[in-house]
Amino acid sequence: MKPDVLLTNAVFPPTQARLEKEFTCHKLYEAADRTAFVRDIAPRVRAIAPFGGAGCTAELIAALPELEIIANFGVGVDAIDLEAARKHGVIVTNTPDVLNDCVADTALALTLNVFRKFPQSEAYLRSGYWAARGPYPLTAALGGKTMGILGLGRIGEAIARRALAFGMKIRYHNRHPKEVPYPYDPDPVALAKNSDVLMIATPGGPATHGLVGAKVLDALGRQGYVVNIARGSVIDQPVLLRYLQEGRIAGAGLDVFAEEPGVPPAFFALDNAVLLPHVGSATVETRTAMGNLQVENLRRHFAGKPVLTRVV
Ligand code: 8YV
Repeated sequence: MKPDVLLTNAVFPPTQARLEKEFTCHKLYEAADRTAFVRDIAPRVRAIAPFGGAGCTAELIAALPELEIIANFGVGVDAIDLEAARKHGVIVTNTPDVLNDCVADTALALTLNVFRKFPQSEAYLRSGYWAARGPYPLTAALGGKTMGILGLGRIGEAIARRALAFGMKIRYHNRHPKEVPYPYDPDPVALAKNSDVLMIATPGGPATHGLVGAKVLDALGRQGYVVNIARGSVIDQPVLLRYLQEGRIAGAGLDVFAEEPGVPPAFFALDNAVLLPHVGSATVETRTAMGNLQVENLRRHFAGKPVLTRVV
């Protein structure tokens, strides 16, 4: 008998095909009456395989008495109620490391784009302005500038290596200093004050909620940039929007937003922001590796072996 697995949302199609081959999958996102659907399958469901932690609330976890494991597709588990998982003895796994390079590539692309305004200058060419109005205005250079990494974890370290190759200097802030060759700042305000670009690479969740607000952006200043490849929740989004509109910081590169996929339309009008639709890990290679790790965690669990990447 194949174990019963609940899919709270659609995952990467090749991973979904593997899940459907190896497990009996129940698609919550296709159910007309979600409460009745959960009630019917509750006596059988032993796992949830969400994409980005979707739908893993305390209520759902409590409604599934046979639940043993939540195997997330994604490194971030901030959307999963971890307390509820702990309380019910449910294992939680994620997909770390396999996405570091692509997310770090995205971080550097956003950094380059906010300093050099390549998307804006490309739009200038496409609008026919080059010939009509002359050269695009000068922008800011990356080399010699300081990147302050807020959250120097595995992704942060991959970002630092790339930024060094661009001739940047690195500083960082974590809750505790690490054995790394980069200077440590004791808090986010000090880091922002010492940086030309603040790179947000922390986990999401309550511990980092609103960590970057007016004080940190004031410390970054009118010449400073902010790049966020972590979670929208880490920045106070209305404050960031206002600071960008008023030119109180130089610009922002954002791959993540507070209420995805919703982005306040006021962002679209900003010339000093580069906006991406949460594509940090979105390559075929990385999503394949993430899906393989998600499936492997489930396989190992149901084979009575330790899972590979346990969070709870
Ligand atoms: C995914 C991410 O796009 O891994 C994460 O935490 O934010 C991204 O890589 C998202 O989790 C969807 O699975």
